[in-house]
Amino acid sequence: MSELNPELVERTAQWIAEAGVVVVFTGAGVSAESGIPTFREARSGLWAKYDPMRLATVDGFLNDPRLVWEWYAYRRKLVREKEPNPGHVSIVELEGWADELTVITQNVDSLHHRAGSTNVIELHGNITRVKCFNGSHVYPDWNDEAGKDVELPPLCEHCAQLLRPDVVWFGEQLPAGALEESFRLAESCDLMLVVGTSGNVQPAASLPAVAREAGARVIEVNPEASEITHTAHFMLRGASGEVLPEVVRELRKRT
Ligand code: BV8
Repeated sequence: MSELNPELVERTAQWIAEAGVVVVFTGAGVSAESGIPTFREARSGLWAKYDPMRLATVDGFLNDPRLVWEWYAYRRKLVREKEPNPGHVSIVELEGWADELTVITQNVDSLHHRAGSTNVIELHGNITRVKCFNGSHVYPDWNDEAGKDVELPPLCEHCAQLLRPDVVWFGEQLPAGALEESFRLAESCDLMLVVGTSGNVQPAASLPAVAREAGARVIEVNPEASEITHTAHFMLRGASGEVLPEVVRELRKRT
């Protein structure tokens, strides 16, 4: 926290107070303090020898459906054991200062919903939801304990296809509606807070540049520089679970 510039915290509060439409664009970093490894760090422990970039693909699944299913079942269990952190909660509190605030998240962990955010767009799906391989049947809130003794991955009870996580894998299109709405918001918002993303994954990572080019103010929250840093007006350098509560405290002082 020592390196957080108080003038930039004040300016962030000022820009939020002045903004009508605010977008908070988040990546894995906003969940780091909840104990969920960022995507790049997802190679911890048991999964250290596997590359998430290879597991999070259709080919990876077809090559070893059981392995990929078990990787997601492990992450589902992890996500359900963790709680939203002060960064998620502060984003909910920011809703009180903006006319309209939407969270656009790359994360699949449901933590923004569980923190209480009212408008959340999930660009990459949700790990707690599964669907049959061709996507025609969806099972929200999948319970891995229920199907303990069945062959993995389980089969769809409607069409007998393999079940798979309802997330967007590399090489797959993002949900059309979610992507269009996200670009519309990026083009029309007054302020975009970019929280906890390395900015490596397209097309999501292009949203901050779309916002900046459309005239929005862009602020990044990240303990280190990213692919987004050059697009932002400035960076609040620090962990979102520490930085965002500071911004909320500053806003409270002003009311
Ligand atoms: C598409 C769900 C096209 C799954 C995810 C070559 C071959 C194939 C594809 C491509 C290619 N080149 C480019 C592409 C496109 C590809 C892509 O972008 N690849 C990159 C990696 C080169 N994109 C796609 O494939 C997308 N689809 O393009 O389709 C198409 C078009 C027409 C028809 C068919 C297809 C789909 C991309 C979605 C992939 N799915 N997730 C799962 O989770 O298992 S993406 C996955 O990785 C995450 O969801 C997340 O979005 C992403 C990681 O990004 P971050 O969230 O930024 O996380 P990261 O770990 O990188 O960074 C964490 C940051 O947090 C860091 O900056 C760190 O400093 C910071 N941090 C740490 N602690 C904190 C913190 N910040 C704040 N506070 C803290 N405490």
